[in-house]
Amino acid sequence: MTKVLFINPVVREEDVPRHVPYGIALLAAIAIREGHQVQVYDANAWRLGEDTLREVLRADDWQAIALGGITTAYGSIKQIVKVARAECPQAVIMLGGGVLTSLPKEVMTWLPEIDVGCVGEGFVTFPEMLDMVDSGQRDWMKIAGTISRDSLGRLVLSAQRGLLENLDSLPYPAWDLFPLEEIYFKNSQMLFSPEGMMAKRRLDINVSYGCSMICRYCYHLGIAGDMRYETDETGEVAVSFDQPGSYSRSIRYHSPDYIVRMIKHIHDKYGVDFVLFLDENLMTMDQHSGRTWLKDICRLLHESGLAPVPEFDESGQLAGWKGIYWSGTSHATLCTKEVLKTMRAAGCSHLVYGYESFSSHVLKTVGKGSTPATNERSLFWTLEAGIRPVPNLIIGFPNEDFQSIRDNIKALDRLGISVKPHFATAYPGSEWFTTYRDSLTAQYNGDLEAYILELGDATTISGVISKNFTAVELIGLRELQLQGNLRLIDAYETVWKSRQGL
Ligand code: B12
Repeated sequence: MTKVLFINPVVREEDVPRHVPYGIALLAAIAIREGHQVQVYDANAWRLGEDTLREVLRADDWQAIALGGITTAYGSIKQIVKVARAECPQAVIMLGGGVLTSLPKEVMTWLPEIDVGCVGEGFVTFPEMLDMVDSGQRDWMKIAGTISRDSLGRLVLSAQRGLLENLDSLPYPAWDLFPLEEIYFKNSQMLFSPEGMMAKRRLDINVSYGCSMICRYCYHLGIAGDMRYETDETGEVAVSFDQPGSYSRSIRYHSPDYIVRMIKHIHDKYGVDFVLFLDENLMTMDQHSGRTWLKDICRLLHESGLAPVPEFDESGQLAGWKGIYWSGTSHATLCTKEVLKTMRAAGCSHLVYGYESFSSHVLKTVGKGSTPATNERSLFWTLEAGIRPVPNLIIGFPNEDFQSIRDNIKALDRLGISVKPHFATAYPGSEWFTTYRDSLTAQYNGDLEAYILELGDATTISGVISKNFTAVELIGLRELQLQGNLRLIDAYETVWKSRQGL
């Protein structure tokens, strides 16, 4: 039995904490099931600074300290492991999650405090790591899906970890270990739909892994098919991600029965009134299942009495509901009118759509398979079904140009919507990170870690992958696109062309 402290690093500091870290909560539940002693310090939820972190680290005789997170949590992880190493010199410090999986060797090099990393899926690897700590041995190479240091201090990758076949064998996440009442339920609201705005007790669930798309800015977690182990001519094993033209995808999802039982569990146990599906693209799974998955989830929501019954005040405004409303992400080319209506009847309040652009020549390079027409069609189908579509746009694609910006302005005007685009950002693990890595590193004076430290939520600009525009130009052009200012776009195009000698 190993005594392990999980630390959830700080992410998205500019907003209040809104999401229980699903991966950590699942791994904690698995470790408890295997008989280990687990405690969680949710640094992201509490945000109490280094003194409290030190107190937590001193509070017990931790044998293992486990951290995980996405790439944008790297800065927080870097600070935490320094303090953890100083306070708990004997503990095994382990790291997993997208931050490590997308750049295993680099992150292990930058963070010498980490003893062992979990590359890819942690469901089986993590309990094996805890057993190893318990045994007193440190032979990490015996555990597939790890990266560690050999006796000479060189980084070594063990064999690739296979994916868990039967997702329904997973326990429910250990939500009890997180400050639900103190922090998370207070931040339940999602400002994307009236029901989301009125949510009082929201929890998130993740019920599928993988996506059929090959969006070049997206990272498939390294566990859903985009990661491969390769041996170079010197015999060294390295991890690589999607390269142009080479893709493989693995798509897995929980059964509708498991999903609705879990929703019923959190509704009955915690009084949850709103569920956010974290899944990247619910429609991929639906299509993969032969269009039965979402229909069955919706049917079971009705049969379990979870489909919401709205209550209205005297003026006809939504005042509350019995049951649960829910939301998630959809996809322009994969949604159907029928499934959207079925989802609405079962309580779906809003769906996020990554439209990215309304320009054909840009969309052709993104890898999503969508067109301006499928984007527009899905927006109306979703509205007609009574669900709020939440459109996302990106500016600064490699082939972004004046025409694509005009295309966006005209489409937004025609549709009557306003969207402030994110900046195209190549997060580690994405195809565009592989393609533009050298250029991105050069933009940070050869220091890749500096780029990683600057990555945030792409509302501010970091590394640029646009072939036509600089960071300064993109900031200005985003503003003009938002304003729909075609006059200044035309004027700037003239200046830009003369500077390019065109
Ligand atoms: C929830 C979520 C968020 C949440 C919270 C993240 C969190 N701390 O929990 C919020 C809203 C903050 C968020 C924001 C963003 N996100 Co986000 N997010 C997700 C999402 C939808 C789900 C994460 C999840 O819970 N997955 C399920 C669990 C089970 O997987 P997991 O956490 O990876 O854990 C597994 C393994 O990694 C491993 N593991 C994890 N931790 C540990 C620890 C140890 C010790 C071990 C051994 C193993 C281990 O074991 C687990 C089981 O296999 C993912 C997509 C996805 N479907 O995963 C994107 C994703 C992580 N997000 C992503 C991105 C790009 C963003 C944004 C930049 C988007 C934007 N433009 O705003 C912002 C960043 C904001 C910021 N300023 O930091 C990318 C990450 C790319 C990258 N290289 O890091 C993803 C992969 C989406 C994508 N496909 O591109 N996100």
